[in-house]
Amino acid sequence: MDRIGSSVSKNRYSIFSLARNAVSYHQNWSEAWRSPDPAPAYDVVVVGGGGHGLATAYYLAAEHDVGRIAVLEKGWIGGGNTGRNTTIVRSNYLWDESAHLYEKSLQLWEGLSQELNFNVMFSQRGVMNLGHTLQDMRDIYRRSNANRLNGIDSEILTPAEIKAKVPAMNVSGEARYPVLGASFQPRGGVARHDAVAWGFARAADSRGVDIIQNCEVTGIRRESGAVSGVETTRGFIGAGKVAVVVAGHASVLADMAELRFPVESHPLQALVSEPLKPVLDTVIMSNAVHGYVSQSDKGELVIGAGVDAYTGYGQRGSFSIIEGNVAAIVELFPIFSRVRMLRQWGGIVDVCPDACPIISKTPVQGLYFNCGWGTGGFKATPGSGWVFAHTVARDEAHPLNAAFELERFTTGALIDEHGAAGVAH
Ligand code: FAD
Ligand code: PYC
Repeated sequence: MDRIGSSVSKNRYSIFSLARNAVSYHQNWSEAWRSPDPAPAYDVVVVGGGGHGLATAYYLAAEHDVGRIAVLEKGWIGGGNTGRNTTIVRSNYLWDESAHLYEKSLQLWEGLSQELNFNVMFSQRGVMNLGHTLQDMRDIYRRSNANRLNGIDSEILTPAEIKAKVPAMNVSGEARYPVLGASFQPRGGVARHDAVAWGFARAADSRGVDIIQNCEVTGIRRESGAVSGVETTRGFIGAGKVAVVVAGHASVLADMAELRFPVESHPLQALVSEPLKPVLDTVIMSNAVHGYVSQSDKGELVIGAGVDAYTGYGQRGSFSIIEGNVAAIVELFPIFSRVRMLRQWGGIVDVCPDACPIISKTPVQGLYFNCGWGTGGFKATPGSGWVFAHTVARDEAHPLNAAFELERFTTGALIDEHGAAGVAH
């Protein structure tokens, strides 16, 4: 059959299949991944079914020969920060170590829908970081130059160029914090967060990974200094290796193995507006006024700010942050002043002192941690999974994550990325 004929017949097939499943109330749709009972033991157990855990399992199965793999998730996959974030993807970090890691991730994003055969709706609409003071602009020039030296796309925009790209923004000198310029990464953008979890889950499942939801890890069993398995709400599961990727709960899991990590757990909130007609086709971030905003494909403004100052595990947050956040957004975009907000939520982010992640072996043999991504790990999802899979499979860091091991907190080789994090914490 020629290509046109074949696509017509495929469309006909999917229209019939849609109609058939609609009248059967979707009861006959095949599951995108299996829901097996846990086996008594696996070669590798990944704890945490967020994007990072699922990506780790996928790359372990796709690129390394490690035997049987399970992902254990205490709730539903993607129900943690993966499904709660504002989906901004970029690689414009200052220092070489982080720039290389996030750029690897961005390159994986660029082929991810094809790799997973699942549309993760990665949209390279560009990310703009605004400068409001002379010092902001000095920092922007420094970071942009560092990015270019690392082969990462970066442009500097004047207020007039910003206005041409984003007509709704107030760039007049009258604003309390006037916009003096911006850096712009054209290859940055947003992706559909749930689809990232689902795409990695389906692709990992098809390579034999057992994805087990509603299975909370409650203990890490060790024998003679090596990990031997995990206690869970569904019983003991033996494991040759345990890879922990639990975002805002890293200290809780570390405690189970009598380890202490230098992370603080803070709520981070986000909110969305009622849907609007298309008004913003790029991503805007401002450190100085503390707000970031993009427009989802459904038309909602997706908005966020810095972390709540207190530590805790309640996935909500305080009203004062939202109040300051929307004030900042209205200052930048006066036309949004009458837009109504629809929903607000929070996630828990684990923050390291240098605003960089930990991707590391631990003093317990066979136990690995990937955590501390703070406010900025969504953009790293594929790259994080890729390097962590390497670390777990080979029992050694990949060159891209060698600088992100636990030992940097004793050697003092911290990598300060607070400026590039773009979100106050
Ligand atoms: P998660 O998706 O949280 O996955 C961890 C999983 O571990 C959870 O599903 C959890 O249920 C599970 N778990 C925890 N304890 C256990 C246990 N004992 N047993 C079994 N399972 C367990 N980053 C960006 O790059 N761009 C952004 O725009 C951005 N915006 C953000 C906005 C908000 C409001 C928040 C909260 C975060 C934002 N982030 C952003 C950060 C980003 O969301 C996270 O860094 C990233 O999603 C972490 O992915 P993960 O897979 O490690 O975490
Ligand atoms: O890391 O780009 C980021 C980010 C934006 C909003 C929250 N984190």
